[in-house]
Amino acid sequence: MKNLDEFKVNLERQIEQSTGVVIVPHNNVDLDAFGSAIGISLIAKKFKKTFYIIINDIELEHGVSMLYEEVQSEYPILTLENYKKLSSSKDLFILTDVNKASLVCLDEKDNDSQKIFIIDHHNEDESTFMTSNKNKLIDPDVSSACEIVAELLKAYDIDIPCDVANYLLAGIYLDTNKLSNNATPETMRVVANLLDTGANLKKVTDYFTEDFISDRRVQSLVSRTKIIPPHIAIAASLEDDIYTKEEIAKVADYLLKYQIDAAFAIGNIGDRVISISARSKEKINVGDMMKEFGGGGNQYSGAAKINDCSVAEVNKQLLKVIKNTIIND
Ligand SMILES: [Mn+2]
Repeated sequence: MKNLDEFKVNLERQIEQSTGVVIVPHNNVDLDAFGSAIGISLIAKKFKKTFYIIINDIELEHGVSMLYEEVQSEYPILTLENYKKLSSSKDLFILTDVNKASLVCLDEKDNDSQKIFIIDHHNEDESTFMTSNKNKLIDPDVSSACEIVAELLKAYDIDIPCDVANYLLAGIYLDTNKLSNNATPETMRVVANLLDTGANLKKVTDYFTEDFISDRRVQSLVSRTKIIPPHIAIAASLEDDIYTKEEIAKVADYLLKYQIDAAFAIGNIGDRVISISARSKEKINVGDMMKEFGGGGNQYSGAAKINDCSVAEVNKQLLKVIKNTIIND
């Protein structure tokens, strides 16, 4: 990461001038956002600052709720409302695993951009939270926010306790589909360091145990997959079936195990609300493709939510986007 040293020095200076450090993972928090948030809290601790992790979700998916149960007594995890009761005008905010204003519970207008820091591995675009470049540590070539945070902790010379090493490894596992996708030699070095520190792979894989009913649903959508030339898999659900966003993401993850370049899963997540998840092995930038649907992501992973639409309409639009992307290549 090119600007890690500069970011580190700037963050340190700003943390020292702040009252508290407020760590904000994205809405619908996942293991990468949550794990990296806990990792960042070690930086606040190093500088002896009060810190909070803001999680405002009503429902947590299986692995995230396991992690939540484990850490809630030890870490100050607050809803936005409860944080506001304790907030100070000199608080500093660190967004993690996210850079878009629409994907966090903070309001861009209410916040002084000087005090917003961003640690992320998704591409930036027009909707990226306003802040100066020196407050950003964003690298779409890194596997996960947890990998970035592990590097940052190393740069600060902070010892990572075993439990936090597990949380960071869980985030890397999630975003690399258990190290099978988008893991670079650097990712593997970070993984090796976390294992050296005491991370336990058995413990980490426990966060990924499947719920039987949900897994059957995922597999039923997988079985609807069509492979189209050159090497693209598309799983589109029946119009009447309702899935969760996480299930749709799992379908796209799952399809990458076949000999394909990219995978897309499309399904209803509500009344005429469609979720699309995209994954790529390398050649096709699916994050850019998801922009066409009002979403985003990076080279390897992207998603979008489309309101007032049917599965068939999104599927048709997707075929057009695929055609244009491949012709332009
Ligand atoms: Mn992530």
